Amino acid sequence: MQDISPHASFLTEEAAGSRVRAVFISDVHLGTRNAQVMPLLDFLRCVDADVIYLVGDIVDFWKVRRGPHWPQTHNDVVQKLLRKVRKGAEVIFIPGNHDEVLRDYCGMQFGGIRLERSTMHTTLRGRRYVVMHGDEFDVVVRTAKWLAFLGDRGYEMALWLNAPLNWLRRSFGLGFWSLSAYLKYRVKSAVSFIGSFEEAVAAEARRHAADGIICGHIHHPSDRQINGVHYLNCGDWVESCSALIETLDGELRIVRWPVGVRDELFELTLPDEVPA
Ligand SMILES: [Mn+2]
Repeated sequence: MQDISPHASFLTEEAAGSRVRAVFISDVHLGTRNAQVMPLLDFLRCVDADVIYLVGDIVDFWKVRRGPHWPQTHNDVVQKLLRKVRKGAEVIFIPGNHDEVLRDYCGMQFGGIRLERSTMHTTLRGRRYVVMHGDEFDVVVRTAKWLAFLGDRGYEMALWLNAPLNWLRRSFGLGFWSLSAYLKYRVKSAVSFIGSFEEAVAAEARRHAADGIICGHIHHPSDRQINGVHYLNCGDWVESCSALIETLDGELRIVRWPVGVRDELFELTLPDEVPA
């Protein structure tokens, strides 16, 4: 994950004032120490978009409740966004699970920022994308994680535990019961859940007759095809410092913005794909 995607070079060529059709930003977690605000401010300074989508978890109200970390730079992010509104940018804010308190206000406008539960973005080339935060898919993701753990070590351990477990059961007068077989059954039903996340993403896009889906939430930038649906994740500003942009000619690209090494950007040309 050290690499910077070739997409970043798009912005280095023209640097400040790069014009794009749309910018998608998620998971900034303002109000916490983890928010990488400086690179974000730098990114916002360099990019001018017709539409800015804030794809959730922009402000971390979970942490704010326990006493916010809110230095001036966090205000600067808000100010910068409001300034972009004044200069004519359309800003759509889709609250995530960390700023879900704002979900009650979906459909309303605040200082030119429109709150929506989810929305549809149409690219210049006419491709339609559902835009949502992505915590909606949490159930399946959690199950997939559990499976990954169980799949690697769990089953072998269960096999090994079968003997002592049944020795115990026998001494309590109970019949043989295979822990490993039980887990294997559970794993099998969980396997379908891995596909389920991908299915859920794809189904959501199909439900809206869309070509793809744009989300955040898992803090992992991604650009790939899932069952014929274009899945894009704009990443985050906690670890990956990444965003999604639609260029003026209608191409969707993940952009990575390295932390505090702006000048080095001009020398970097890296060939690697953005890791999925
Ligand atoms: Mn989230």
